[in-house]
Amino acid sequence: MQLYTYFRSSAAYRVRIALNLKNLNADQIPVHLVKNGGEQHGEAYKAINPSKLVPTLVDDELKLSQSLSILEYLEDQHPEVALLPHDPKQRALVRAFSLAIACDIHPLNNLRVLQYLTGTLEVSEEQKNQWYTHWVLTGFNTLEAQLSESNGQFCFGDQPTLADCCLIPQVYNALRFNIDLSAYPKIQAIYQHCNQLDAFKNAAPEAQQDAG
Ligand SMILES: N[C@@H](CCC(=O)N[C@@H](CS)C(=O)NCC(=O)O)C(=O)O
Repeated sequence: MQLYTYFRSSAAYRVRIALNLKNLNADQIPVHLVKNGGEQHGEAYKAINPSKLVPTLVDDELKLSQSLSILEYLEDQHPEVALLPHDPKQRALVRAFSLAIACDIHPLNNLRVLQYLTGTLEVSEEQKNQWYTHWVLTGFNTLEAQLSESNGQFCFGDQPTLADCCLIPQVYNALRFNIDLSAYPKIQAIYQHCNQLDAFKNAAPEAQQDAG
């Protein structure tokens, strides 16, 4: 398998965590999202992923985009270390939590959206940060509420799930933008716990070959 990735991409970070938790190897092919106007816009990468977004997982003839579909594919193909609970209700809750991040928070604050705000719409840096903060806090309020009954070390109990694969990169991203997370004790506790584990540490942006 090959993973087209960028060290700071939180969508690629989700996949890196899942690969590590499942003890799977994928050759990492860096796509620099900023250098030279962004390598994701080049013809070579567009042929692999027409959305011009990372990550893409390549497995033989399969070229798969969308981090959540990649996570589900890895789960289907390599169920040994399960990242979805067996109980259908718990599985649905894990997916709802993951989607709250991947659909309701992340797309609003993605690089191309922020670039459109500051570039095309000529929004100031301060207004851009206000936009970013607003959507992170709106989303994190929901996540913290979804975790209100969680008493385990991870989002859903004492085993990591897809929810943790999605949460940790989103928190990393929020901290990079200096968002105050003191109102989210559950999120903070899970973040701290996960980051003590090798699978999460080795997936972090600063641990990637293309970090710099
Ligand atoms: N829904 C997609 C989102 C992918 C995505 O937005 N990736 C970002 C990095 S986290 C990207 O490639 N951005 C490039 C750009 O905005 O030009 C997924 O989950 O894979």
